[in-house]
Amino acid sequence: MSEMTLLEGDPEVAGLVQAEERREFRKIRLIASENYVSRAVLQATGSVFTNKYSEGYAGKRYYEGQQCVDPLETLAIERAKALFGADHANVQPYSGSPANLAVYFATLKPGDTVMGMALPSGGHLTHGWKVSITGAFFRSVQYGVDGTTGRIDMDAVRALALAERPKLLIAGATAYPRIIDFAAFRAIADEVGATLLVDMAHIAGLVAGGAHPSPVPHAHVVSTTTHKTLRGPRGAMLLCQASMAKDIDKAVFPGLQGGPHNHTTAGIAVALKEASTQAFGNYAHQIVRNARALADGLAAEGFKLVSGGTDNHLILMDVTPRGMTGKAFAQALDRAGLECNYNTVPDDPRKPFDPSGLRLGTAAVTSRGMNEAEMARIAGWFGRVADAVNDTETLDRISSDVCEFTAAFPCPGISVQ
Ligand code: DSN
Repeated sequence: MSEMTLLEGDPEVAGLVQAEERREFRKIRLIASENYVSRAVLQATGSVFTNKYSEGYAGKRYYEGQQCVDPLETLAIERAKALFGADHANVQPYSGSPANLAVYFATLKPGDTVMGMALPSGGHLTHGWKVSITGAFFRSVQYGVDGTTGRIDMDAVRALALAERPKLLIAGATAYPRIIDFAAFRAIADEVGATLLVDMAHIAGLVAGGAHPSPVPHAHVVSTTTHKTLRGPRGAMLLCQASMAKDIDKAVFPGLQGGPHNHTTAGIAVALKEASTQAFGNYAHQIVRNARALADGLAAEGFKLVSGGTDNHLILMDVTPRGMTGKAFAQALDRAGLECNYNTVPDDPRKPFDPSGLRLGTAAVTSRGMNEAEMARIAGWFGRVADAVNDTETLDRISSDVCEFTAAFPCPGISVQ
């Protein structure tokens, strides 16, 4: 069989890959769950490990030929345990939703009560939201945030937990800009006899880099994706206390999944090595400084920030006081070269597909070496776009400025200039 390059063999897909590289390079990427992985992570993820089946765990597989997969998975596990100080790690979950589902399978029976943060308040679908399997097959009760402060009210969480006695209590969020009190969640879990799951997907890189308190000492089990602030490939991990190790492993395989994606495991191993360096610690702290600088700049432009600011990588704002919806603003921003997602805000009267808010994050721009000065510039563009939401000429002019601006900031893993 002749060996063709991607460009020779499939120019259509090659063209789309190149176009995506150019797009990612030219835009200011502010989607809070996205990042740019290093060339080393890309190489590991695109490696021949994609060819190999390896159901089971190191030393106990159902296929032969594991001479390289076993040490690879063990390396990823040991790096995860060392980085986060966990007793046990499972690096096989395909992504965050299956990782969370594995915890349900390990700890609950269908119909048992689970308690997590409601999606419109900043939780995740798999934290028990009604359209998710986690809300349909389990009895789900949900907490939110205080409508005035935009923060989780731990007294309200405790009162709900005492009334509903969940078997699984979930802390963690996808759109919450403040530090979560993991110790208080654990105290509530202990009081009602629940297992505490912390989903740290959004903040994993900040935790790894020492820029955010760690949930690992408090939670019975921690789930995380590997591709957000942690800057690894699309994938996930579960970290847990020794007493849960067997149940968690059994729930992932054979409970929920078949063969692990070994090419992803390779990328995760590389990302975990990168995340253990001093440079990554500096990066994690800069993400937080950048988020604060961007939040300050946006507030100065007159935007209404949920909770008034941020402690992590993420900003949530209600844009309706500026006379537009989140969707209209996000679309105008995208045309102007600034990429973010529209999002519900707490107690949002609007529907999720056209909500009141925007969610922003600073992990990706920080990966490009942008600092506080650049955040001030970006906030200024938000102000200009808000004044020109329906003015395509102005949006296109801003897009040219953005393109010139981003050209000075190389993207990890991307060689387009
Ligand atoms: N979809 C992810 C996010 O954007 O936060 C959560 O899974």
